[in-house]
Amino acid sequence: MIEVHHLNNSRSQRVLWLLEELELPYEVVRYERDAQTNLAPEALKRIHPLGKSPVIRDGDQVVHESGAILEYLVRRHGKGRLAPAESSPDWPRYLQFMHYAEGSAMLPVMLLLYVGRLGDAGAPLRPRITSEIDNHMGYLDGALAGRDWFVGDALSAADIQLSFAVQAARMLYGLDKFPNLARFLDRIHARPAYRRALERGGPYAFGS
Ligand SMILES: N[C@@H](CCC(=O)N[C@@H](CS)C(=O)NCC(=O)O)C(=O)O
Repeated sequence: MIEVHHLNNSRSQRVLWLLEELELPYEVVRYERDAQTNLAPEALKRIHPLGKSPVIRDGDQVVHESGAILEYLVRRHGKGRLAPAESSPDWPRYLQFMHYAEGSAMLPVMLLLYVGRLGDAGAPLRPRITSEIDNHMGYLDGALAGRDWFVGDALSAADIQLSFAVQAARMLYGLDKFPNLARFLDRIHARPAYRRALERGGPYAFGS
């Protein structure tokens, strides 16, 4: 049975969602953020030394890093679902978005979160950070123009991987300027598998 080492209000929610979309059995091992620091508990380091979530265990294989986890699950257990075949013309776009989500899109959103904690001292950094959020969210909004999903014409693991950056941007910055992204979140939040994942994962501040 696949174990998901799941931290509340975190990127691991999308691993639960992917597993629900694939209708795979899994067990949730829960960790709660510290109420003061918002950090993960030390216990998470027992499964992986970084102490970050998500981490999965599948048999004797432990995998961390959400993009790698989604790829691993899709390739090993997906039976061709949630990803285009490598021979498909959609595959390069899929690969690009899988890496782009954590490699680029998350950075300015995380910077906004951290700079927000500095209060007035962080003010000089905000224009550069918000212009980068506009840049990245504007790019993603444009990538969804006239389509429902980032790759091809059906949900893929790339949508699941990108969802957290878009949810975090909505929470910390707002999506008024990015109507395609707002509609994308409405679409995913209505999916039965997404809703089942919320029931398994517990309260999740980033998405209804
Ligand atoms: N790029 C990594 C980021 C992992 C990460 O930073 N996870 C956060 C939760 S969203 C975490 O575990 N934070 C708790 C901490 O740093 O103590 C991934 O996508 O898996």
